[in-house]
This record gives sequence, C-alpha cells and structure tokens, in this order.
Amino acid sequence: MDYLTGFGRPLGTTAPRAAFGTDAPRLSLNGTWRFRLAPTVAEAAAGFWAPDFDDTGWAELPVPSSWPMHGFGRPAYTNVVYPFPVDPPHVPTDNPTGDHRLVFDVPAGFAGLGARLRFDGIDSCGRVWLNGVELGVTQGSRLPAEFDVTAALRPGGANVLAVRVHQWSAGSYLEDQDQWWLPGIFRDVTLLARPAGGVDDVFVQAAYEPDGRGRLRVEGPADAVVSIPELGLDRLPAGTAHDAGPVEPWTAETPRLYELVVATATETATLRIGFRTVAVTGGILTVNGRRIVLRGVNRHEFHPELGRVVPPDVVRAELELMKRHHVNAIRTSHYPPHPAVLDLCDELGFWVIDECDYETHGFEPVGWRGNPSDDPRFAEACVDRMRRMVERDKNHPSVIMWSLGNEAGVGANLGRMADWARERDPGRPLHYEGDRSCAHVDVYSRMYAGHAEVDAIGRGEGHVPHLPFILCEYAHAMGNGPGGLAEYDELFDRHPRCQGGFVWEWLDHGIRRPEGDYAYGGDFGEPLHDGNFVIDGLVFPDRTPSPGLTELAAVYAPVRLNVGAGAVTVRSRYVFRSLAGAELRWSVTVDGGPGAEGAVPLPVVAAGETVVVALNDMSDKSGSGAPDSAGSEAWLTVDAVAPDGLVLGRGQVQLRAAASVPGVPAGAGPRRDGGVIRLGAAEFDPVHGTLTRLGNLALRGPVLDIWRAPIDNDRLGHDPVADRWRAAGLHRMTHRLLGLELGPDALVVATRVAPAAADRALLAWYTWRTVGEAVELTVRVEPAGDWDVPLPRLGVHLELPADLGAVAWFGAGPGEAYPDSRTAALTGRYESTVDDLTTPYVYPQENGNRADARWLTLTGPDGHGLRVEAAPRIDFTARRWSTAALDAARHRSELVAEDRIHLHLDHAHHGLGSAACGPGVLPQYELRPEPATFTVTLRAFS
Ligand code: IPT
Repeated sequence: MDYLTGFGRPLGTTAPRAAFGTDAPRLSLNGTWRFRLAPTVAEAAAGFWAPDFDDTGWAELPVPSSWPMHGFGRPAYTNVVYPFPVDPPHVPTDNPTGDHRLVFDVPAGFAGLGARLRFDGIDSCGRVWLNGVELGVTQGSRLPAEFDVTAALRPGGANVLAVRVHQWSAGSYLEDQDQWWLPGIFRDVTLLARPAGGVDDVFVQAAYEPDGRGRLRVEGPADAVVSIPELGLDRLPAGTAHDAGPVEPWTAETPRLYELVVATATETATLRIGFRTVAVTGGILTVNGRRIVLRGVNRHEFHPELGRVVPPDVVRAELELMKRHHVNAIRTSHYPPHPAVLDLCDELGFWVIDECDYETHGFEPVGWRGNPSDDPRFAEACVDRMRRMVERDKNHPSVIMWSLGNEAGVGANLGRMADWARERDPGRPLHYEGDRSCAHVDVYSRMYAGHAEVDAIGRGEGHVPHLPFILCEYAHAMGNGPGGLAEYDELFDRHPRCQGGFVWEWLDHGIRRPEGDYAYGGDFGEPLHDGNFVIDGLVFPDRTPSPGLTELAAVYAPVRLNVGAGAVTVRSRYVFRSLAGAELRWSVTVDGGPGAEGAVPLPVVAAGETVVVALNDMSDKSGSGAPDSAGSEAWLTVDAVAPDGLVLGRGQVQLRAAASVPGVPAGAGPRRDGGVIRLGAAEFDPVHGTLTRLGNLALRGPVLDIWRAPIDNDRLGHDPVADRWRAAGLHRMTHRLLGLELGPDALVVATRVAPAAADRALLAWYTWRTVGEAVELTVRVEPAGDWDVPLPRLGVHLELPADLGAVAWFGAGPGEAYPDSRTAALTGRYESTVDDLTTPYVYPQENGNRADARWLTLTGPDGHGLRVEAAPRIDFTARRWSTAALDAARHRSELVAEDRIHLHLDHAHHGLGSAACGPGVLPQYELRPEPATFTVTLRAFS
C-alpha cells in the first residue's frame, strides 16, 4: 500500500497535456458502474480487478459521482483542520475504499490505434486496472490523469475496467480546501484513441499587439500545420511565430474567439482561441495594454444533491447568472474546475485565476510544523500538480493568471511550482496569497483586508510591494451580508493599483435534507466540523440568488448613473467595450404610483468615458402621472439598458419631496373605560400600557425592541458582537411600566426597558394621539447607565392577526436592505407577502428588512388590514415567527408559522459587515445607543 503514502506522486500516468477535441475516436465511460464500499483497504474485495470477478451482488453507482451522496458513507465538513491526525504521509487505517467496476465494449474504430484512458478527477487516490492489467495510480483529485492502455485494450470486444478509490492518501494532505470531504470518481472517464503521429498536445500562444495585430505561436508535433480559416491563415508551420494580421482581441468584455485547427497526417484538432496579452507593467496588471479591475467571485464546484459533480447545464446557468450580475472574474477556488468550465469562461467572458489543487491549511494549527510546502519529499507532487494544471488549461484565453494554491504557508516547494510555471508559460503572471514576501508572484494578494487597509495599500503607505494589489478573497458572503461592498468597490475605482477582488464565495455548499432544507457541518455526526462555515455564498445551494448577489450586481454594475433633474451623467466602467446600442430608460413616479416613462438612445460612450445626457423630456413629466396632491413625492428613475435587455446601471433622483404632513387636529383624548383605556379607535391594556385593539383589529404591542436574531456576521469571527450583546442581556430585555398619563389629548406611557442582572436601561416614552380614524405614536428613547455595545436594532414590535399576509409599501425595495447593503434598493411602491418577505438563509438569522417605508399596509383576504404611515420613514420586517424562534432555530425546517404575524417597525439597524471572516461593521453603520425619537401612525382599515 505504499502508493497511498508515497508523498502524493501518481504512478504510471502519461505526460500531462491539454484538453481539446480531435477527430480521433473517443468513448465516454460515464454511466452506471458496479460499486462496493469497504471501510478499510484491507477489507476491500481481493482480486476485484480480475476480468472474471463476480460482482453481481454489488451495488450500482453512477460515474461520475461522490459516493457519500448516494448513500455510501457520509459527507464530512471541516474548514481548516484535517479530519485525521497530522502525521504525513500516513493515513488512517479506517480509509473508506470504493471499488468500481465497468464492463464496456470498445468500438471497432479503435482497432490499430493507440489508446489512453483519461480520468478528469478522482478524489483522492485511484488505482486502475484494465482487463486485469494494472495501469497505475492517480493522486491529485481535481487534476486529470491519463494511462496508456494501448496494450491492455481489446478493441471490438468486452473490456473490464476496475478502479479502487481510497478516500485518504498522502495527497489528502495537499487538498485541505474548505469544503466537504467527498471521495469518488467525480469527473468524466473517457477512452481516447491515439493515432500514431497524432496531435497529442498543443500549446497556443496568441498575443494581441498594441498595433491591433495578432501574434501566434503554436507548439505541437513537429510536422503539424496550423490554420485559422476566419483569418485566412492556412497551414502555417507549428513551432514558429506568425503575424496573424489584424484581429479582434479577446477580453472578458468582448470574448472574441477564433477557431484554430492543428493537423498532422493522422489527426486534426480544433480549439477555440483568443488573442490577448496579459502583463504587469509599472505595478499595474493589464490586458491588451489596459488596466483591468477584477470584479470577481470565488467559485467552488458543488451541487446540493450530487456533491462535487455539477451537471453541465447547471454550470452554464450559473456562469450566465454571474454575467447577468456583472461578475467579470472568477477565481477557481481552490483547484482547477471541470475542464468545460473554462470553455464557458472563454465563451462568455470572464477573467480567470486558475488555482492549483493545493492547500495545506491544516498545518497552521500545528504551527506549520511539517508543512508539505517545505518538505522536499513532497516536492515532486507539488510540481506535478502545477504541471498538470498548466498543461491542461494553457490554451484558455480566459485564464489570465496561475495561482499556486491556497493557504499552504511558505516553503521551497512553492518556489519550485512557480519556477516551473514561469519557465513553461511566461505569458501569465503568478498568484499566491499565502506568502507575504511575494517571493514567487507577480501580484500582491491578500484576503479579507479591511477598507482602511485597502485604502492605505492603494495610497502606497507602509511596506507595500510594488505590485498590482488584489483581494483574492473579500466580503465574506456568509448568511445575511456582506455589508460594505460599495465601499470596497469605491476603493477599486479610486486607486489604480487596487485592481479588485473576489467575493468569498459564490455558492452555499448546503446538502439537501429530507426535511426540505439543507445540511451543513455536523449534520452527519462528524466528531470534528466547522458548522455552517460552508454556507457562505452569494447564491443559495440551489443557486437562486441571495440578497447579497442582488447587492453585488448593483455595486459591480459597469455603468454608473448620476441622475439629476435635467441631465444624467453616464460613466462607463467598461475597459474595452463601448455602450453602443444601449439606451436610457426612464420613469417618473409620484408617490410610487404608475407615471410617465420613456427611453432615449445613448450616444456611443467609449470604454471608460463619461457623458452627460440631457433629460429635458423627462423633467417636464415630473408632475404628471398622478394628481399633484399635497405631500406627493416624485422620483425619476433611470436605467442604462444594453441591447440584450441587461440593466447595466441604475440611478434615481428625488424630483420633489413630500410636503410635510399638515397638523391634524387631535380628536378626543384618552379615557378609562372599565378595565381598558380608550383613545379613538385604540384600546390599551392599562397594566402594560400597550395596544390591544385598533378598530376591528386585535393586536399586541407595539413595544420597544432592540434584539435581532444574530446574523453569522454578528455571531462569528474574532470578537463576535453577538457575544457582547448576549453578555449585556440585549436578548432578554424586560419592560417595566413607570406610569400612564392620560392627558387632555394624549396618552403617555413611560417605561424602563432593561435586562435582568444589569443596571443599564433604555427609557422609552410612548406618546399616543388620535389623528382622525388613526392613532399616532411617537416613541422617544433615552439610554441610561453604561452602554458599551452597539444596538442590534431600534424599533418596536407588534403582533397582528395571521391573516394579514399581503404587504404593500412605498419605500426602498423590492429586496431586503440594511444600512451597509442597500445599493440595490430603489425607492418605489412594492407588493409582496409576509411569506415572501423572508429570506431563506440556510442557517436561520435576522433577515428581510425593507428600508425607508413612507407607508406600508398589511391586508387580509377580505380587504381589512393595518396601515402604517411613517413620519418621515420607517424600516419594517414582517414574519410568522418571533425573533426568539428565529434566534433559536438551526435549520429552516425548525421555523414554524405561529398563529400571528410579527411586525417590526424599526427606526434604525446595526449594519451587517462581514465579521464572520473579515472586517466588522464600518463605524458609520454602527447603531450607537443614543437618544432617538420616531413617529408612526397606525390605522385599521376594511
Ligand atoms: C479563507 C480560505 O481561503 C477560504 O477557503 C475559506 O475558508 C475562507 O477563509 C472562509 O470561508 S482562510 C481564512 C482563515 C481567512
């Protein structure tokens, strides 16, 4: 079994080469295989590789697959730590071993040709036999391996392929990425005919010259000829440089591809190539001579039902979703993706950092002792991994940088990987974040640096390497958040050397549960796990967008609109493409109602240019669409829309503010009536001083509420604010009635709101008046005693009948918004339901706030309901469970609708930040305990 502990080296594989299509026969071996799982290597079936071995009693398993997703063993999640002792190169005796067998027929077309068997990914170690002949061993899970099967193959007849896959191998020490541990043959298995004298490998170097010409050099077999029919290039010799004449460059904004044909006498290969030149000059990363900004995401490969197997249609849909949300860059965290992903990146247009399948993070907790990055015995495996990535992916124009890996400390082997890559491919800069000396790289990369530090780096303060700066991870998108995206993006715009970053991360890696929700770390009984840290994406496990992605789209938007009453300033942040064909669509609304709208074509705005477009036409309309009644509020909204309908940027301006509401004479004052206090249509409980009825609505509240169900960014990280909140008792505030004052026209309820065991308090006065049919409430709050923590929220909570499920409001929307995540929310009139206002975060936490409502209504099916008017604005959250229930739940299915609706009307919220892994809430978005006053009017209607 020494191959398991052989320091991660594959055995018997052929030289790595690029993935491309040719006219030679190929046969997919994906499909239903026979499978048997043994708990140890010793207990695996002896001799299962023999062609006549009887596997009739074995289970069936699809290939590709991650076997724990099909009922064999269980998934396990750890972030940093290894789920086995740190004792390289040894692996546990309990090493789940999956034997796979397939009987397949080889078409006659393979006769007389050489053949290779290709595995695009086996996690973590596969030992392979064909027709009883042992071919070798592969390690390097997310990398291809090929075996020469010319001698062992039986063309025209039945063949028996046997693959023994071990979950753990020495290679596992090199694959400590933050994700589920999921063994299996999880990528394609293919049999490839290899004609003698064929096109085994091709290396296309296609540069874009400053004069607009392409320069082409294709390495391949000595006798190969190269053609690009579209450019009139015909049968050029391989191995020398050629002037390709004037070409259209490839960029992520203009993904122009050309078909290139490489032919020998026996084989013709076809590739899609792009002309582009990547360089680092004067501390700036450029493509085709221009500074680019990476508005990126980190992308893992995961599927909630299939594990590491992501069906091609799902991949295409998710990359298209990224494009629609203005993501222009992908870091393939933390390993090369399925090869087809890069074909799509070439086609759709993404700047890609292709990262090696290399991470040794679990050595950090042991002080980096024995780190493979600096252990000469692992040198060969390290270089092998780099070589297999670069050789496989070298022809993709989208790949603009190679990354040595992630979180692997420092050491000589990283230098060896870098040296090898530079020598082989001088055309791409190198990336690695883990070595602050930047000894082997061309860009200065960091993860989770806060805004102030990024700003300082941008200004060149301190000992900053004179290199382009990127954030390979930032804005940790765990749960509700991230906050502070807009402020980062502003820094990328401001400082030339701050060239963007990659949000951590694209996808929540939740695993579907029968309960209808998603599992995370610990849900499979793992003794060691990192909980829901694997649920930290911009999209939910089923790849539906979370509010974080909606916010990201608004922040990453390529067109910035500064809307004034008479003109719109249009600033294009494109670097290569113009806004030709785009138009400005505008609408004027009054109090959010339907109003005038129209469109004007944009003049051609060149990349990077700013133009001012006059809007005479629109401002004329500012008063139309609704009666110009007192108090009406008018907004002009402008969208820049591409010819394909994609919104490239949005902007808004308030044309007319709401006139302040004229003072309405107060109605009758409060009076005691039996056991209750009455004020107009309102009825109060004199014991607590709270509302119990309004017209025909039974309700409870409103009472001061400062608690929110801590979000991941409150709960996790270095100094979790939620720990301080709980220590201060903010989750268990009590309310003491200080007094009720029944004045001639107002009821004043004085309370002291405080937690047990502490002497700090919030004094709250509720002043109630009647306003026509409605009651007006003014809440005045004053902190008393020591307050050294920010408040989670500041507002009131009330309970309403469960049937008021339809919601409408005029305010920011349509989605969730918090103080540091509200670029995407625009002012308008919106409709939703209590159920839909909730955001289904996998790990339950505070969510669903709608900001800046001028008014809102909750309406029952029979048309009765509650109307809230704010003076001037109020945030609100409505849901069918209490904050306490949300706080206590660990999975979505634990949230059960109560017999009432909980409505929160909030004067202010603490921001979101991204402290789960990174900076907390920026100072300007902290909710400080300070005196505050806010007013709402409540009216029951029918
Ligand atoms: C960083 C990792 O690179 C990434 O894989 C992920 O684990 C992320 O954190 C957290 O979700 S490493 C961290 C110690 C900064």
